[in-house]
Amino acid sequence: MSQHEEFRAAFSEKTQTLLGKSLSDSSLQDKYTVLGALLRDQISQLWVKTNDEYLHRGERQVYYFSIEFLLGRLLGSNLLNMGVAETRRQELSSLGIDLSQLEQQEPDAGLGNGGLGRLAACFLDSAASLHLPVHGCGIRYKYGLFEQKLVDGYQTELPDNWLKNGSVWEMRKGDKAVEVRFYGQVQLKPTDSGRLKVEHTNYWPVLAVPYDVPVIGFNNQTVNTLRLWNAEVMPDDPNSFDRTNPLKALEYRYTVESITEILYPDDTHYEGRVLRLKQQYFFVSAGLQSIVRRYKKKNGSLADFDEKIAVHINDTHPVLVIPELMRILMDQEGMSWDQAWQITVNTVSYTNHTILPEALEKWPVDILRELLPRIFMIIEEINERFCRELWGHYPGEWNRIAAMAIINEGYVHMAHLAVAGSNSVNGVAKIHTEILKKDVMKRFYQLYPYKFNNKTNGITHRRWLLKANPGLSKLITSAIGSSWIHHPAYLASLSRLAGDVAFGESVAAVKRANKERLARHIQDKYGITLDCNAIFDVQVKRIHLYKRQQLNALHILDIYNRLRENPDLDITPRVFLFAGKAAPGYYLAKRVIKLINCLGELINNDPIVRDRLKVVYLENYSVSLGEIIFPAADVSEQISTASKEASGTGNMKFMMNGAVTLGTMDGANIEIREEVGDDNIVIFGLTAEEVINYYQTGSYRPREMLADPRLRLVLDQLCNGFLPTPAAEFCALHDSLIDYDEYFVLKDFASYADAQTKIDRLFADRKRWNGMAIRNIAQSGFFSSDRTISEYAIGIWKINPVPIGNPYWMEES
Ligand code: T68
Repeated sequence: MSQHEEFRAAFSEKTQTLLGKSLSDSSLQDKYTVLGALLRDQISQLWVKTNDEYLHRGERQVYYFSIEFLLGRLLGSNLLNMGVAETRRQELSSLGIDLSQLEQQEPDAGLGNGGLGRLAACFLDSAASLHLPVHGCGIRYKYGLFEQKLVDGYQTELPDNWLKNGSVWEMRKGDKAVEVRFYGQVQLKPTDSGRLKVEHTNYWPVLAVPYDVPVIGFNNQTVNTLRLWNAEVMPDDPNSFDRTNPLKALEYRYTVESITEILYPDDTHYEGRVLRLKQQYFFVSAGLQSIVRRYKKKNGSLADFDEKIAVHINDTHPVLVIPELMRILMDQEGMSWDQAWQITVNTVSYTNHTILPEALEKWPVDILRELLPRIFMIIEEINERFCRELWGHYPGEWNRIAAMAIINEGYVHMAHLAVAGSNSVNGVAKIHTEILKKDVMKRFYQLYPYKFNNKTNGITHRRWLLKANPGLSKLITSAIGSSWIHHPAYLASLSRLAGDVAFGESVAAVKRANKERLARHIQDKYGITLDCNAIFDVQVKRIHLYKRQQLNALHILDIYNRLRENPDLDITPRVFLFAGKAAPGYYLAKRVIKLINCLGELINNDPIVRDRLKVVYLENYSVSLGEIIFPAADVSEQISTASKEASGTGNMKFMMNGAVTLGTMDGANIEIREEVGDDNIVIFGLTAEEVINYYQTGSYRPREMLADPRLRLVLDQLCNGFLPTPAAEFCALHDSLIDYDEYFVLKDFASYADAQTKIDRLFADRKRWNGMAIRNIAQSGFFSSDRTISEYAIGIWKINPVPIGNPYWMEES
C-alpha cells in the first residue's frame, strides 16, 4: 500500500472503532476527532519513550506551576511539531477533506486570561523543542475564559464550555490521583522519639485526578507533559454518598467539583474569594505530591530532592508550593526545619508579572488559617524566622521590617513569601526588572541582590510565524534558507534585504494576502467591507485603562472631527481594529468597549468619511483569532502608560509578522526599539521616569491639558450627545479623565497624535515602509521564547537538554 492508501485505511478504520460510524456518515467534528486520535496514537509512542528516557537518565527536571495555560487550538501545532502537517493535508485532500476546516472544529483551550497564561503555553512549546525536561502543572478548568458576545456594542459574557465534546489531547490518569486536604484541626503530638507528630483531623478530603496533555517538541521526538488537575469527590468518603440524605451528598459533590469549575476572568485585580485560594492550594498540593511520589519511587529519600527537581512559580498564584513542600519534607519525611527550608529555597524560583498594586496578592490571615490550618502554621513560622533574619540585618528598623514582613496587619503577603522562599526572582523585561529592583521590591533587592534577575519574555515563533503566517514563512525560507526555523536568531540575515525593492514588494504582497484573509473574515461575520490598501492599525489585548484603548479611541474621534471639518483632508486611509475582553466586573473598561463600538457605528456609516476611516471591534478575542489578526497588521498599537506594562507579548507577535510598533517606552517595547533602531519604530509619550515622578510629586493637573482645542472637543463629545448613545453613557469615563487621569491619557494625547501623523507619512512611502517591515521581522528572533527558555534553563533552572532518540530525526523536511 502507498502511504496515502495506508492513511485512508487507518482513517476510516479509526472512524469506525472510535465513533462506530462509516467515513461517509461522519461530520466535520467527527473527522477532526478521528484525525486528532490518530495523531495522539502516534504521539503516545514518543511520549512513553521520553518519560522512560527521563527516568533512566535521571537528569534534573523542571515543573512549571501556573494557574493558567492559554493553549489555544492544538491540532495544527501538534501536526506541525510532529512534522506531518503537509503530509496529512495532502492525504486528507485526497479523501476530499480540507484540513483547515477540521482545524476550525477544535475549540480553543482558553485556560487563561491573557499574557501570563499564553506565556506559559509558549514556554512549554519552546522547552520541548529544545529537548528540555520541563513539564507544566495547572488546573483543568471545566469552563475556560468566558466567551464575549457584543450586544448593541456592549460586552456580554457566555460560559465557555470547551469540553462539551471531550478533548482528544488529554489522558485521564485515574491511578495517579492524590488526596488534597482542606479545613479541619491540626495538633502537634509528642512521640516516643521525642519528635512532634502532626495530626490533621476532621479535614475535608478532595480527590485530585490528573489529566495529562502531551507537549510536543518541534521535529525532535521529545514529548513533555502538561498535567492539569481535576477536583472530584473521594470515592470512599462517607460525605460523598450519604444514603440518609442524598441532597447533602449532592451539595457536597457540587462543592468539591466547583474547585476546578471556572477560571477567574480577571487579569489584574487580585481575587480574594476563598474558592480562588482553594484552587491555588488544590493544584499546588496535588502537583507537588505527584512529583514527590515519583521521585521517592526512584530515589527512596528526598534528601537530594533539590538536585534533581526545580519548581518554577508563574506569579504568586502557586506560591503555596513553598509551605506545602515544607509540610511534605517535615511532616511526611521527618526532616528538620533547617534541612527542609534549604531544600525548599533551592527548589523554588519565582517570576513576577506586574507592579500594579491592585494585582498584588494578599490573603487575610483568618481565611488562610481556617482553610489550610497546617499550611498557615508553617507560613507563620517562615514569617517569624524571616523577621528574625531582618532584625539581624536591620536592628531597630521597625518600619522596614514591618514593610517586608510576610504577615502584616492581618494579611499574608504572597510576593514577600515568594521572595523569601525562593532562590531566584525575575521580572519579564529589562525595565520591569529595574523597577522591581529600584522601586517596588527595593528592600528585598537590598537584602537578596543575588536572587534578582531579568528574563525578557518571548513567544514561540513556531505558532506565531510558521503556523500563523505560512506565506511569510515560505518567503523568508526562499530568501535565507530554512535554518531560522530551528534558530530564530538567523532571521537577522534578512536585514541585508531591507533595501531590496523587489523583496520589499514580495513582503508587501504577503501582507496584502493576509489583510484580505482578515477582511473576508470581517465581511462574513460583521458585513463590513474593508479597503485593503488602508493601513490596518491594530490594538488587540485585554481591555484595561492602563493599556489605554481609550487614548486610541479619542484619537480616532479627533481624526473624524478633522475629516468633518475638512472633507478633503489628506490622510492615508486607515482601518482601526480592536479586539479584547474586559473583566466582567470592570465598569470603565466595559465603557471603553462601548465607546469604540459607538465610534464604529458613527464613522462607518458617515458618507463624508468616504472609506478613509473604518473602526471594527472583533468579538471574542482568543488565541485562534489572534492567529489571523497578527499576520494582517501594518501598525501595532502598544500604548500603555510607561511603567505599567511589565513586558507585553502581543508587541512581539506583531513585530515578527512585519508590523511597525507605535508605542510608549514601556515593557518590551524598549527592547524592540533597541533591536530595530529608532528609524523602524515610532515612539511617543512620557517615559517611565516621568510618570513615576508625577506620581511621587502629585504635580500632574489633567485640566491644564484642556488648553488643546482638539482634545477639549473630543472630551466634550464623550458626553454632549454627539455619540449615538444616551449622553450619560460615558460621563464616568469623561470625569475620570478630567479629574484624575491616572494613566496620563490627556498628557500623552498630543504626542500620540503626532506619532500617528508620522505613521501616516511613513506608510505613504511604500519603499520605506516595506524596509521597516523587513527590519522588524529580521530583528524578531531575539523575541522567540526559545531564547527566553534557554536563559531560564541556564540562568535559573540549571538544566541540560536531554535528546530523545535520533537527534537528526525528521518525519518531513
Ligand atoms: C501579564 N500579566 C503582564 N496577568 O501584564 C504583561 N494576573 O505585561 C506580560 O507580558 C505578561 O503578563 C507575561 O509576562 C498577566 O497576564 C494575568 O493574566 C493575571 C491572571 C490572574 C491574576 C493576575
